[in-house]
Amino acid sequence: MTTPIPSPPSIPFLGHVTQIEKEVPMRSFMLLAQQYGEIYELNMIGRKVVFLNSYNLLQEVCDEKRFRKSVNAPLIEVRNGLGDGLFTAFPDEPNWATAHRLLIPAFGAPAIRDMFDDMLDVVSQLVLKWERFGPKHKIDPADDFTRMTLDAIALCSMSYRFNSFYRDAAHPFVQSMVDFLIECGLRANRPSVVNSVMRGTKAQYESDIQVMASIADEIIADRKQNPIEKKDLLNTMLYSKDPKTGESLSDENIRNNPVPIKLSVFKTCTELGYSVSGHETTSGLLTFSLFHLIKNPEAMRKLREEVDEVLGDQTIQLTDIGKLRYTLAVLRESLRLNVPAAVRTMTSTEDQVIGNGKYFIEKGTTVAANAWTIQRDTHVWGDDAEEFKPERMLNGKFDAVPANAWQPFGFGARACIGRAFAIQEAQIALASIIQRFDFVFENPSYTLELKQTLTLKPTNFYVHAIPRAGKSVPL
Ligand code: MNH
Repeated sequence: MTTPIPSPPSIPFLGHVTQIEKEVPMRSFMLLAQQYGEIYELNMIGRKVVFLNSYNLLQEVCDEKRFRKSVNAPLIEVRNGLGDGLFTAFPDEPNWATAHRLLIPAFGAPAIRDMFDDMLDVVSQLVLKWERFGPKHKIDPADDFTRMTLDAIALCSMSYRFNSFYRDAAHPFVQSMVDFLIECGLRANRPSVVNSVMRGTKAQYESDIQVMASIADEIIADRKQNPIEKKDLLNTMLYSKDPKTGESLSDENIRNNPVPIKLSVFKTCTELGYSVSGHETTSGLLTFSLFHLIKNPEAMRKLREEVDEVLGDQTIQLTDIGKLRYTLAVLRESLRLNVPAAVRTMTSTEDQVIGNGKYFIEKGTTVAANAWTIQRDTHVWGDDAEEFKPERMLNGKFDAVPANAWQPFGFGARACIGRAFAIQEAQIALASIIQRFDFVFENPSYTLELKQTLTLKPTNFYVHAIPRAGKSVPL
């Protein structure tokens, strides 16, 4: 006998959408998990979504025969706007396999090591900015980390400089991308008739797409005029052919698109990862990490000890990365408590029962794994699961974490392609700032507030970066 999956009371047609916080849906998801426990079901305008909040249930849906990645409603909107890319491809789509085969080497360990200098270039710009503004300057870490991660992904993958540190406002690409992502989320939760009559919103949405496409267009034109040898992402997308099919990523016109732009332009928008997946999440990771470190002076002290020991008074080098073990543990622990990409959705491939015979899941049902609740499961992490303790993520212990219990980069074939990139960049950035500054909250009584686009970040979070006495590190 199966047990019905609990679900809050709902209203006809709209279901639960009116009960989910519009600005920060995660707040509602967390409250519902407290109320209903390991599983609950929501109806989002007729779309049924089963949310999972326990490690045991996650384990079952990590079977790729029984559950496949589902491109959820906001991602379908992203796809409608920017075309298909790795991230937004449907399961079994041939384009995904081609792109995956072509792009994996561009993100492999040797390629990432080669990106060290470019990453450090951009990290140095952040450090210089904070040094020059001085200790009285009110820093918005999410803002500056986003400048950094955006510039790093563009420099490393396309040798293109957004020069975000030399601008007050976000680069036009970022502004359009952020507005576009927010609108994708909103559109997904509006009935389609409503979307079609919101003319102003629709015009803005289309103009945002145009802005992104024209910037991508410029980047591509520039590369074609000024070819380089580097096997970076842009060259791979423009010139490589899949050894298996002989296809490249660029020689097809995008279909069903309002404007006839070459596929490569849209791929450049989605694939380069500075969009949906890449820079927003890495910036979120660094911002959450800094928040936790200021809140937990003992962890900050240990981190500083390691950084001083490994780096001394020298600028970080590639060979230091492997020695920054506590730094890595800090990042992993931050990714456990506050994954920036929080909810992974899958579709059930068959009628089946999960939870030791408890819950019936009909074929085609969307299942959402909430990493924020699952990665705080006390059965895995103990009674102090809510606490920030990097020690549990040090190498020996980390290896003993049960399979899939720590899953901030997703799972299986569709797992994150940028994991090594993100971690190396975050290690360089975190070590470099901790080496040079003491950090304090601008508002000493700050408690974590969230901002949600497709990813999550702290908001209203400001700090002062105070140069450490007697520390002078060349750049
Ligand atoms: Mn990333 C997929 C998290 C950084 C490029 N990423 C995913 C998924 C998660 C994820 C979770 C799986 C989504 C799903 O199952 O629907 N990504 C992260 C996190 C960080 C991150 C937490 C940083 C911290 N990602 C990056 C960076 C890049 C990148 C940096 C690019 C340089 N991610 C991708 C791409 C995919 C992806 C591309 C899609 C892979 C695929 O479906 O084949």
